[in-house]
Parts: sequence; C-alpha cells; structure tokens
Amino acid sequence: MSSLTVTLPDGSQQAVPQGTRPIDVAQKISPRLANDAIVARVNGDLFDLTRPLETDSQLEILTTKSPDALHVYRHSTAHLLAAAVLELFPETKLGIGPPTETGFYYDFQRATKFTPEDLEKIEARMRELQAKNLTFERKMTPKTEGRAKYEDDWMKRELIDERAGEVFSEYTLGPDFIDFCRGPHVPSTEKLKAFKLLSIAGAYWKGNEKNPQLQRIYGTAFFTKKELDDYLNRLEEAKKRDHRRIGKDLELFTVNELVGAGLPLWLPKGATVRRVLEEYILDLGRQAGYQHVYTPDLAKVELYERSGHWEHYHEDMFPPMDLETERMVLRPMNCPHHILIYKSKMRSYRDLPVRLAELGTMYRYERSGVLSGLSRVRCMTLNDAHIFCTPDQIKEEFTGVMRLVERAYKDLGIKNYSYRLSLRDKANTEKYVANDEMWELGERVLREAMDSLGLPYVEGPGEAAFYGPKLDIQLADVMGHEETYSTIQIDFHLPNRFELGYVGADGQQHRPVMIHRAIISTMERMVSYLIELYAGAFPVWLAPVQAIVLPIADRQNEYAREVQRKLLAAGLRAEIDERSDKINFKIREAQLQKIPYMLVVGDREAQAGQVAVRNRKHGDQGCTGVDDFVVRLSHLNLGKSLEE
Ligand code: TSB
Ligand code: ZN
Repeated sequence: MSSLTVTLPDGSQQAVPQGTRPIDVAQKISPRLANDAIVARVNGDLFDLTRPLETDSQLEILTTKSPDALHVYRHSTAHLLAAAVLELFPETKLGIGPPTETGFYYDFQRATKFTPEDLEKIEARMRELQAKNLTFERKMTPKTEGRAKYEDDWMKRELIDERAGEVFSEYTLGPDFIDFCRGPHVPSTEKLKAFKLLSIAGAYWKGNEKNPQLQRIYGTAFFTKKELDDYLNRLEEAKKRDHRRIGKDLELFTVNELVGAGLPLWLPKGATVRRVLEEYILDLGRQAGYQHVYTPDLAKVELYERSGHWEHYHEDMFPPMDLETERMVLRPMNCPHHILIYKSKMRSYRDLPVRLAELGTMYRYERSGVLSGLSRVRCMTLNDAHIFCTPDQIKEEFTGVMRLVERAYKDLGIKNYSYRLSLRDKANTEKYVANDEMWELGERVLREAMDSLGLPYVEGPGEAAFYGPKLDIQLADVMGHEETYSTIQIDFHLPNRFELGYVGADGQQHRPVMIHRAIISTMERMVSYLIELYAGAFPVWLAPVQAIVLPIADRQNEYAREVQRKLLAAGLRAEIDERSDKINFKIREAQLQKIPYMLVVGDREAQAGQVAVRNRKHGDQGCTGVDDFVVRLSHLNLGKSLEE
C-alpha cells in the first residue's frame, strides 16, 4: 500500500498509509489529543477528523482551544437541530444552517409556524439524538443524481446548482438524516455536550426580501456546560438591560409604524436625558475653544458631488427630492456644510485652528435589518465638529480631542472602552478616495499620536471613512458586542475637493487639514448605551426625574407642591405623585421608575418644613429640612456625581 507524508505544526514528519484519517494521527500522538480533538486543518483548510487523507499533508489537530473548532462544533449542532426537526416535522424543507459569532441558526420552510413549545420538543429530541452518538459521514454525490433526488426541494436544487464542479458533498448524521453541506463536522454527536435553542425569527432565503420567507431557529452551543451557563446568564442580564425594553418601561422613547423604521420618537423623559447630554457637550466644547454653528439638514446634490459623498457614500443616503429647479438630498454628514462656513471668509494662519461644532442632524439609509432601537437609526444627531488646522497642529488637536473624550467618559461613568485604528480596505478601492500618499500620511499621523499618548489600539481594515483613516473608540455591550462611539478622523481629501486655503506667515496660500470628530457619538447611540450601562437608573445629573415628592395623604398635597416648587426653582427636575394611593404603592412605583430620590411628606414633615428622604439604592435616609435637601441634591447634580 502506498504511503504519504504528514507534516505536523512542530515541523515533525510521519509516513502514514494512504487513507489514514487525522483522528488516527491524533491517536498516535496522544489519546488525550484524540479525545480533545474537534476538527482538523489540512493544508490550510478545515477537514473532518474522520476523512481519509489522500495526499501529503500539513496537518493540524484543532481542539476546544481554537475558535475555528468552535465554529465547526456549532455548525455540527445546527445539523443536529435539522435532524431533530425533520424527525418531528417531516414535511419541513431545509435551508441553510451556519454558525454565527454567538451560536448557530438553521432556516426552515414549513407552512405552520414553530411555537415556543415546538422549540422545547425539538431541543429534547436533539438531546435524544445526541445521546445515540451518531456519526457524521461525508458522502460525495454527482450533481445529476442530486438534482433528481431533490426534485421537489427548490432550496437544495438552488444550492446544488451554485456549487462548482460536478459532484457535491453531503453529510449523513446517523442512519436517517442527510443534508447538503460543505462540512466539516465533528466526528460524532458524542462531542456535542452543551447546547440550547433560543428563539424563532423570520428570515428571507438568502437574506433577500424578494425571496420566500423562512423560519429561522436560533441556538447556541459551547464546549462545556459551564461556558453555556455563563453565556445564558449574560443573555438574561442583557435582556434586562436592553435599552429597547427599558426605553419602553421608563417611557424614554417610542417607535411608530406611521413614522417609519429607524425613526424613534423621544418621549418627555428620554428627551430630558438627551437635552442634559446636549447641554453638557455644548458646554464642554465651548470651554475647549469650539464655535457652534447651525446649518440645514439638507442640501443640493451638487454639494455631495463636490465632496465625493455622491460617488462613495451614495448607497447610504436617502434618494434625492426633485424640486422646481433643484435636486435636494437629506445630508448623511455635516462636513460639507461646515466646510462652506470655513470658506465663507478669508482665513489666516493666525485664525487656525478653526473649530466648528454643531449638534448636527443627519440621515442615513441604514438597511432595515440592522436597525435597532436608538443604537442604530436613520435620523440621528451627532455631537459633531470639524477642526481646520495647519499640518503642524494636527497632533495637538488630536490630543485635545482625546482629552475631551476622556473627560466626557469620566463624567458619564463609561469605563470599558478600547481604541481601533480604522483603515481602508485596499482590495475594495471604489469605497474610498484614491490617493495612496494621503492615506499613508493620515495613518502615520494617527499612529504617531496614539504612540505618543502611549495608548494601545487594534487595527480595523475596511473601517475607515471614505475620505480618510479614523481613530474610533469602541464600547462593548453586556454581550461583548462592540460599536463605535467617539471618532477622530484625519482628512486631507475634503480640503482639496473644496480648495480650502489660509494665508500663511509667508503671505502665500496654504491648504488646511481637516479633523472630523465626535466626542459622544450621536445622541441616539449614546443614550442607548447609557440606558444599558445604568439599566435605566441614571446618575442624578442625567436622571429625567431627580426627585419625586410623595404626600402620604391628600391633605399634604399643598405642602408637597411647595417642596416641588423649591426643587424646580433650584434648577432640579422634580415631580409629585398626588394620586390618592397608599404610600407604599407610590414608593414602589417611584422605585420602578428608578427615580433617585423619593421625598415622603406626612403631617409631621409638613409641620416641621422637612422631608423624609428615601434613596432608590440606599433606602430610608431619615428626615431633613427641605432647603438642606435642595442644597444636597444641587450639589450632586452640579458636581455630576456618580454617587448618591
Ligand atoms: C465625525 N463626518 C464625520 C463626523 O465629522 C462622521 O459622520 N463620521 S461617522 O460616519 O463615523 O459617524 C460618526 C458617529 O455617528 C459614528 O462614530 C457612530 O458613533 C455614530 N453613528 C453612525 N451611524 C449611526 C446610526 N445609524 N445610528 C446611530 N449612530 C450612528
Ligand atoms: Zn465630518
């Protein structure tokens, strides 16, 4: 029998008989390795542990330590799901079942909707099948045979037709189940130790809304029960903190079909949080030398043709509106307007840097599938600014912006953030303006600035703006999902497009550099983050209602109003609960509303000019004079204290 050479990652080589399987090699190395093995990598590609090797191979055995192995494991669990569904609901047709970042899903076509009870049944059947230690086996089928076999299964036929070559792979799972699949899989269900089905959702075949709708079952799987339980606990916690749920419970914002997707309406309480945040960031900007401007939310298409948005950012914009003689578009960014303000008069080097800021509202055609509550919307207001400076000033300006970000995060209580250097994707050139020199310079400036601040960062290829590289500040939610919040962007492009200039010390015209920056992102995204960070219990300075006065009986209502008036006069946000309910009920309600201070007033307090203070976190804090309490709360408010 002929033999072939297997090269292991440590460089050692073995001659093995043709047809040897990776699992055999693992077994020879150590039974422990064979036991931990999930899948193999052969000549760079993932490969079933039980598939015979046919040529000389670079072989790596992947165990539970490898992220690739986790994907294979989850994908194998998706097959187990499909097998269980077919046993219970044989009329179902199978779509695709890939792994995801957090688990897996499988798409099914079936006339009847799956119910939550079905999900339980399916999961129970998965466990039964799992316990049988069914093996996954690869089988090659000629396309002609496949087309005949799947004659009345349109999704399969589409998949088969798309596959290159004349044969395609299928995988059996035990004696009764076979599915079209590229593989690879774990050798047997014995490996699949910890999984859980999570939810059912609608999904279009191939993600295209013109295609038939399928039912998608989501699940997750981990190598160990402990990892699974940790994940499920985090999921529970995340659900409790979900800003969409809290936004509804605490009456912060709402969405309405008649307005449209991605266009939330800010309710009075949410609007208050936003207003406080806006005033805060305007103040911070003012102190840091920014000048605030107002500009309209739309402009002629020509403006964006000039800026390059029309060429590179068109797909993310709402389509134009045709007026008598003009074509207008809703702006996707505020930069072009600010540029025209810069250009509205002569600038000298002595004027620079010019820092133009605005709470600028902009519109982006985000696809419906990615919209989410306040965190990803179609109409958003950005704490935006554009700094026009000389090349020599870039570094100092960059550092100044970073200081503002640090300051704002400290005041808002944001602790866990990381830096990402967002670069262009060199393979996808039509997304970015062409000018290698400019891109490299921008990248170098950002790297140098980060290095001199001693800050670590990861690189994000393909994450740049079309006009230049960015330094993005990333915040992660409870589930570890990251989004960009603050951003600092170096731009040599737009100043060229708009032929910006300033008169230098030499009396000549020079071109300024632009820095685009947002300290606290859009009001929408930042408020969504703060809701989740605090699970709705905002610190006093951000809370929509900072104190609520609770009269014990109707006869104290007049006094309660006086207390409220004093708080309001001191610039504090106070409400009163005058309903004739029991005091315990009122306290419970206020507690659910996460109002920091409840001021209970009965006859005794009314007579003594006092309030009985109750804090949402610390409970009963005893009686105190009204004026003293006003001073105390003002102190927390003005000091932006995160304590109470
Ligand atoms: C900083 N022209 C620059 C500006 O001068 C700009 O618009 N940059 S951006 O495209 O990166 O957007 C700025 C920030 O807006 C992002 O970092 C992100 O935090 C926020 N943002 C972007 N899209 C959305 C959206 N759909 N919903 C909510 N916030 C968004
Ligand atoms: Zn900009």
